[in-house]
Amino acid sequence: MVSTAQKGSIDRRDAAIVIAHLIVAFTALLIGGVAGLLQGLVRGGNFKLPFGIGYYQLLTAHGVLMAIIFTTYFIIGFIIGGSSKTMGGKLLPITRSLTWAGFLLMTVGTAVGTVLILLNKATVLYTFYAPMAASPWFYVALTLIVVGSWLSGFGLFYNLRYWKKKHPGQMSPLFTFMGVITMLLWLVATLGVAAEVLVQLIPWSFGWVDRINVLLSRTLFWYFGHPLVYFWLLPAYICWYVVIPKVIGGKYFSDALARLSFLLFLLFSIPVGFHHQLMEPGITPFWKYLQVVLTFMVVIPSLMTAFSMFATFEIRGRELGAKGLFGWVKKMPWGDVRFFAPFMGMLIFIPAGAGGIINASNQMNAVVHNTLWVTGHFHLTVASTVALTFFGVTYWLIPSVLGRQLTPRMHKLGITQTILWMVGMFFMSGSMHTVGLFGSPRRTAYTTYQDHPDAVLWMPYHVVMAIGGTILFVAVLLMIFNVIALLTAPKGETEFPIAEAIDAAAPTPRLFERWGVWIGILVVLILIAYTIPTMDMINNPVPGSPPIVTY
Ligand code: HAS
Repeated sequence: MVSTAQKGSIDRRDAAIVIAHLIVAFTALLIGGVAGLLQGLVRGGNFKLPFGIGYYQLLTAHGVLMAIIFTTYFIIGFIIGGSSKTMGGKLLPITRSLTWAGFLLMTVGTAVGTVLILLNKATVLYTFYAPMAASPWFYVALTLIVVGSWLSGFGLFYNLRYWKKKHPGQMSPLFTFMGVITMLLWLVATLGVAAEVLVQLIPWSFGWVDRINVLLSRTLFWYFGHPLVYFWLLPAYICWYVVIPKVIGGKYFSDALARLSFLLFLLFSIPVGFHHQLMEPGITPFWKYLQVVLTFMVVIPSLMTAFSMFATFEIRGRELGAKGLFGWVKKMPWGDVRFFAPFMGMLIFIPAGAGGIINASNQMNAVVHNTLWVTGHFHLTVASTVALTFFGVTYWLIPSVLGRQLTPRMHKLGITQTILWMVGMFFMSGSMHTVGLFGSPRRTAYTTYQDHPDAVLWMPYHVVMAIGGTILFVAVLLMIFNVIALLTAPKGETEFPIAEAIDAAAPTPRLFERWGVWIGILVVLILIAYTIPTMDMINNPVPGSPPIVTY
């Protein structure tokens, strides 16, 4: 069923939703990029911020705009676009209305939050740890963003339910299935941060209660904060599983494997937040140990994804005549930015994921926690693997839904942008990892600690970080230029690439769509991992802290 209101690859009204989300996402990328450049220069030394702007204010703007706003808007736009495409090219009116309502709420929240950060009333970094307190309206703004995103999720769930009724006995399209899992993961994860914000931060920052249980607030934050990273990663995996095989002219390796890996992410990415709190007192070692075990479980679906991608590349390579273990490499479409950018993301995820496994190991976490190593880790994961994949998607998504052409010039510009990003990130994240191992702390403005010999040795690495950050800023500018070029590209057609499973793949078990079963297991795992330690924090509370304004 293709709508008459269609100009591009999906209904015009769905296309409008996609484009609106992408425009906000890339605006956030630009402002966040400016903040990133300035803070990189500050840490490099010899650079003073103008107009009374504070380093931590910039750090907050950079973290919130890049990690929360750019990602969330992009993800919703991408999932809505792909779900529309794979469920017949047209979403239900109710889904559209819910998504627009969500967009509105999120955008009001984003605008209020950004203004408060720029006014220096919410300099609490993107993790907004208590007892650092922001203006209460900052927390209200965060609530609007979260509730807005839920509305889009509800719209998608409703649409899938409708599709299933109209297609009895059929498995849902893989893209939509994966999109639904991503939004479900987000919904369950954000319950933690919603509880933190509504029950703790808002009453405390408005002065309705005097003190906050800091340990509980951090625990609720990380209940959300770790699945947040998979909320970023899963849409990138959607591209790898569903889009990349089509772009290289092949099919994906196994529908069942792809769905199982997403189900495993749903189960294991939530009950693991303690691996961000391994160095914190107040949580007994047993519960940390249990959540570290579950953390290693959540590595498995990533390894399954790596296996599936290798299989897809190898099968396609052999079809094209490749020989040997890595013969497929020569057969890949290196001049196609839709492949090149996400593939670079995959390549980077090999060391990035290894870094994650190091972080999760208790003894090694003691070495790297709160150092620039961790900043290096998340610039390889979310700011490279995920961001490069999202950029790769942008090159076809915009022209495809708008009925425009992805021109050969755009491929070249996109490949140049990707290379710039890789080079900038090599210097920036590489020096962050190295100097982090020497002990240089994260979340800290420029200081030599009164010329302490250790700190003086860190400085050359900070200069390299600043150089890398500057190259990355040029790459951000080029990306913004590319987005504008895509929005105004010549009229025509661009494929919305959705692959099929290899014919010989085994059938997918029906159990994979028994949502009640999976949500049930998820709830049990969360209860096992969190009930006793959380009850302990509530029943034996620490004295608590009044709000502290450090800026
Ligand atoms: Fe992490 C901290 C552990 C993955 C993001 N992480 C962070 C923070 C962020 C973040 C933002 O256990 C900082 C939060 C803050 O502000 O404090 N992380 C892990 C583990 C994984 C992991 C075990 N992280 C991610 C992803 C992120 C992300 C993904 C964003 C998208 N992380 C931690 C821990 C901390 C942490 C601790 C706390 C540190 C501390 O002390 O503060 C795993 O999920 C990683 C598994 C991944 C793999 C890689 C598989 C490789 C693939 C590529 C295949 C390549 C192909 C191409 C096919 C095992 C799938 C091949 C081609 C050829 C030619 C070869």
